[in-house]
Amino acid sequence: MANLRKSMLVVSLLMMALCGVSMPAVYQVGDSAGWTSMGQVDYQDWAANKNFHVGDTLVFNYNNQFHNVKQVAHPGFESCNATSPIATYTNGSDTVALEKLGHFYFICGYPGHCQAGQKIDILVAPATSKPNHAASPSTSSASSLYSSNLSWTWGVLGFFLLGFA
Ligand SMILES: *[C@@H]1O[C@H](CO)[C@@H](O)[C@H](O)[C@H]1NC(C)=O
Ligand SMILES: *[C@@H]1O[C@H](CO)[C@@H](O)[C@H](O)[C@H]1NC(C)=O
Ligand SMILES: CC(=O)N[C@H]1CO[C@H](CO)[C@@H](O)[C@@H]1O
Ligand SMILES: [Cu+2]
Repeated sequence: MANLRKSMLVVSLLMMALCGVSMPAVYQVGDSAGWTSMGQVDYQDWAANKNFHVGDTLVFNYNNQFHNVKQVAHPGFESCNATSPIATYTNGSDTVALEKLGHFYFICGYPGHCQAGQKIDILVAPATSKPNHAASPSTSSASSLYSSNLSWTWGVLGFFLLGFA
């Protein structure tokens, strides 16, 4: 049993290393400005240079007398219509888990705030080969190294599965 656990751990660490999976990240929306309609933050710019992955979380910080967070579908995002939200958060320090791939659209439900720019489109993308790591020597050598290690890892994985199934 202990061996099985240990080997499962080894396998998952190998898979994580292989896939370039990084640790889950926590993003404070708007950084220190938080979730605001005062125009200090361009939320599209804020989101644009970030790579959101499944397992990451967003934190919305705001004064809940003046704002809220409504997760809406795409039409509601485009038209700033919060009448049928997917989810509503009103705590003022809300943690939202990005638990699946695709777009997450958030707007403030207070009149005029979304129109003033208090809206954000978060695209959760699959973890790909480490876009923000130091430059790799060359794409072709990197990918051949990757594929040789890929088959090696599958060999190890198969060994564990056969040995412990
Ligand atoms: C907002 O969306 C609801 C349905 O989701 C719709 O009934 C309503 O007419 C929309 N309001 C506006 C102003 O478009
Ligand atoms: C938000 O939730 C936390 C934890 O549940 C609670 O301590 C805090 O008072 C809440 N804040 C507001 C403004 O409701
Ligand atoms: C089997 C194989 O090609 N393994 C390679 C995996 O990657 C390391 C470097 O990270 C190489 O040194 C190994 O030869
Ligand atoms: Cu608001």
